[in-house]
Amino acid sequence: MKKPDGQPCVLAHECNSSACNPFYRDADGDGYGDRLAAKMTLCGLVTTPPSGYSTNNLDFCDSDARTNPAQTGFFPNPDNCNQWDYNCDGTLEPQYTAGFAGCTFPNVCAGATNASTGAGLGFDCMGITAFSPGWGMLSPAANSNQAAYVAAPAPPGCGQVALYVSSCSGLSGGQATACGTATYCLFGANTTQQGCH
Ligand SMILES: [Ca+2]
Ligand SMILES: [Ca+2]
Repeated sequence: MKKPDGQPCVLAHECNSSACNPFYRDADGDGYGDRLAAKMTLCGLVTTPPSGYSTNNLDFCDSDARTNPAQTGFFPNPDNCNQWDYNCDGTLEPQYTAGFAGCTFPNVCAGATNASTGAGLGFDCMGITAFSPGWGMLSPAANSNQAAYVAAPAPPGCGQVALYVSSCSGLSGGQATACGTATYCLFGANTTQQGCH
């Protein structure tokens, strides 16, 4: 009586499939076996592992299908094993690492005091030529007419929350065409949770 796939074996001729191979438990069904699981020798082809098993043991959290070496997404909370290493590479990669680098405006009007942050009235915010988002914080020098952001000292850790400057949006008050009118630049910043994987 030969054994169906998934049954323990020692030699190939014991199995219906004539294949006896090493497998690891894959409890969450993501195709990757538990790195802590003992290797089992079961009837089954390596190309079609028995149900619930994998040919590898690369899964760092076999109770969470999101955690596996193919994971490219980032997550704002730890996985079911209370870990952040969703892609199982042994390191923690934060999702957003850049600090706010300021906005670049080509048309600086008289009275502008800071071409990078937009601080200072009389600033022509037309024609933003460069912007990249990043972690930022309100400048201590910001006044009630503007939101001036500077780069944060360091990106927040996994799951932590901080302000993330997401846009440089130009004028306030409708002064769209000329210098000489009191205006200020607008920034968009959102409270953002740092994802990791
Ligand atoms: Ca798994
Ligand atoms: Ca990782």
